[in-house]
Amino acid sequence: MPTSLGKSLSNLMKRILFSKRLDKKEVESFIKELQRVLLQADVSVELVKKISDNLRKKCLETKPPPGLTLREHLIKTLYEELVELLGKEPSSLIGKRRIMLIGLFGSGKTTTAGKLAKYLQKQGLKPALVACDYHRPAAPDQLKQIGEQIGIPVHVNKDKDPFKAAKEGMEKFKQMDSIIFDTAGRNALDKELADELKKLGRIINPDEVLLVIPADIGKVGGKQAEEFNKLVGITGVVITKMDGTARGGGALAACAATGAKVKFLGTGERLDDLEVYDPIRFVSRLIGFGDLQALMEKAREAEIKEEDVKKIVEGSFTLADFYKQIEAMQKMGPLDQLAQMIPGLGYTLPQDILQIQEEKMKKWKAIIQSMTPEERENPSIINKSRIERIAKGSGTKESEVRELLRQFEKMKKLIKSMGGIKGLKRGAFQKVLKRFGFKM
Ligand SMILES: Nc1nc2c(ncn2[C@@H]2O[C@H](COP(=O)(O)OP(=O)(O)O)[C@@H](O)[C@H]2O)c(=O)[nH]1
Ligand SMILES: [Mg+2]
Repeated sequence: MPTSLGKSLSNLMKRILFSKRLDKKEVESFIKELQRVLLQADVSVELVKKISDNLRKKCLETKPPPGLTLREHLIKTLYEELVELLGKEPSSLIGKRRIMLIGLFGSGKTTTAGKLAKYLQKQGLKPALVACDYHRPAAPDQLKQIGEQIGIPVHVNKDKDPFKAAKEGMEKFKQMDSIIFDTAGRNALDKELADELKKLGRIINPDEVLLVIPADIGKVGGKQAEEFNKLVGITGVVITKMDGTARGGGALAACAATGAKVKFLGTGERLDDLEVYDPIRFVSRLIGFGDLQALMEKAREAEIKEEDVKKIVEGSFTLADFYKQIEAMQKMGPLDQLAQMIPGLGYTLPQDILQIQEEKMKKWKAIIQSMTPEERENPSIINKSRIERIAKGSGTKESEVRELLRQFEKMKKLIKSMGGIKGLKRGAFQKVLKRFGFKM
């Protein structure tokens, strides 16, 4: 059974997500494994080296940016490296006059031609279709039918000559915004097809050449893309059949081999089943990480608010503020959150990790809750009898109340010593908490 790149990547991902303690050693071994997966998927040695060097540099040699844990930072960096290859942004066909689709037989070219035409039509443009596949007898009729369905003109050459069809189509549809050329495929790229595509490319002189590959293509995607690329330089990749179980990992190999980016995804047999490539969505699925978007947002939410920073620096940071921070952190619950983001995986979390953190937070919260507002604002008034009362009220030991007060004082000092608003921005608070034994 061929190993699917998507599957291997998502297994690797699980390692990052569920390692009990993500430390440098763990990151290093993750990078090694990633190298193996990418090399197996035929991503070139140089590219694999570049990706792993970048991961090392960003995740091992430098600290995660404030507000991000190493785990989050690693996921984010991996995402950035992958989109560097696959494409950073959605693309558009506006202004592309001649669009040529190429790919092997059955990859979904003809269907995609119709989908793209419909997509352009919806944008208020006037597209047309040209049948350049006369290798398969039924192909021109298939395209005609598609054109009829969506009310888009289709040109077919009477002599079943792909070159004549292309020339006539260009003349006939001169006034249209875009002309989409559907070409022939084979089971493999043989000399006949190669020659035909080369010649068609010269005649059409396309503004956009989209290589159509199915999501389950696997590692051969790289070699195939390279071969097609030599015949007619490809400018983009369309991955079809994304509605199946395959994650489209072959795209990584195809993009790596050609430098082309993913532009569209086919998500079904109907002509509406076309999606513009969206980097976050595509990579989420590729690596099996439920919701990259949510992670990025959570990471940002974790950043400390400007107003709180000011308070701390001015020395007015109180136990009440501290309580708010603990609550915010609990809401975030990094591990919990991550688990929730992977729907239906049925993973149980390493509970012991969560408990240490949560127990401590719960106690600290209870203690602060048992204080009067004055005590929260000005902990220096908390004397022995007050401590007794607070411990009783919160169901904790007096020593625990004292510990919290000590930690709070230390924390205030530490925060002050970290100096200036600049040093405290974005996540500095989390760093401080980390020093006090919280796993973040
Ligand atoms: N499920 C699914 N089927 C698709 C998709 N795109 C194309 N197909 C089907 O794949 C088969 C081959 O498509 P076709 O466009 O004829 O491929 P071509 O030989 O490259 O022109 C047809 O049965 C299509 O309906 C897709 O995104 N999802
Ligand atoms: Mg076809």
